[in-house]
Amino acid sequence: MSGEDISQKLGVSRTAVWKTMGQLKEAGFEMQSVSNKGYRLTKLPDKLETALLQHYLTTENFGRTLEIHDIIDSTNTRAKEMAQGGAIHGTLVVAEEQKSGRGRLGRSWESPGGLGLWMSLILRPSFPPRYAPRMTVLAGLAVVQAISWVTGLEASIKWPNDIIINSKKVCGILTEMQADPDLIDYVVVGIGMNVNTTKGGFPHELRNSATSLKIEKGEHIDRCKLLAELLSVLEGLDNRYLSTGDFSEMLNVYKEKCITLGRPVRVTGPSETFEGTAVDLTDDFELVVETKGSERRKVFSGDVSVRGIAGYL
Ligand code: BTX
Repeated sequence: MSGEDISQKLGVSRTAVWKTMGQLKEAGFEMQSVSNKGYRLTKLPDKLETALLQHYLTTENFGRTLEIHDIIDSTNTRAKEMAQGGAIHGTLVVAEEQKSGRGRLGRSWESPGGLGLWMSLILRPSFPPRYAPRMTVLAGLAVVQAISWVTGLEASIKWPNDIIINSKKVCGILTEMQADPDLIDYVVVGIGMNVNTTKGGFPHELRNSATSLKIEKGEHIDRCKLLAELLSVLEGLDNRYLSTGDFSEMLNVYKEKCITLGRPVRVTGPSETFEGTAVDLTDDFELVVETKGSERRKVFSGDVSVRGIAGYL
């Protein structure tokens, strides 16, 4: 497009167009400019850019209020601060890199710069705190669906919060909440997805248990597009299930995607560890484990290792 056309369309001067093109080039947009012809965009930057994200975003609320950080300790920590300061339902915090990304139970989450989606979404659902684990369920389903739509890869969910491709962990979810006994103030859903990490990019101890979309698909994935798709699926599921309070259909879909069911598991709780086979999920999304003595035990939270998955032999 010629500089003249751009300046007319946007109602700005030719100098303003020229200056903006310079700024875009600095921000990583690759542009060809040919005198008397104009500009041609040849490559988008591999960066989480507000303008790019807005270009792809189709949501009404999710991600419309957002903070993008180059580097941050943890997007979940920042999102909790923002929620305490009154941030609205659907506010998003995303970072290129996390210095102290957090997993569950005090574990850490590897979040190298420019290679993943490290993001936290603030939600203010109007249901009781005992339903909060359903946010993790919802986020897991959304991640599986967004991965499928953007890459065609089929992912599964390892109950309750890991997303698995080819038996390896591609994504983890950390849900944190602030609530009174009967009312949720806010929920922060933290999602960490390995997008363009290469095999050698993982620390040694994770090489057998972790994977990325790029490793599985064999090609570079556009993170802005993936993020926009994920937000759109999340908003759709939020409207469909959370707002209506009807989770029965969600439970059935979750069961289909849950790789834990039917497999030998080891459950590590705060006071004991036991083994058995995961046989079902209750209406409250608790895992039902049948022990060797044929006792059926419900697991509400805790750490569940699944044989053959994410490095557990
Ligand atoms: P988790 O406790 O289930 O998993 C943490 C474990 O996963 C670690 O102990 C390690 O073995 C392994 N691990 C660490 N980093 C990676 C990685 N990049 N890929 C695969 N495996 C890994 C899962 O906790 C929840 C993680 C949520 C991360 C998001 S990122 C955005 C948000 N901010 C934040 O601080 N946490 C969340």
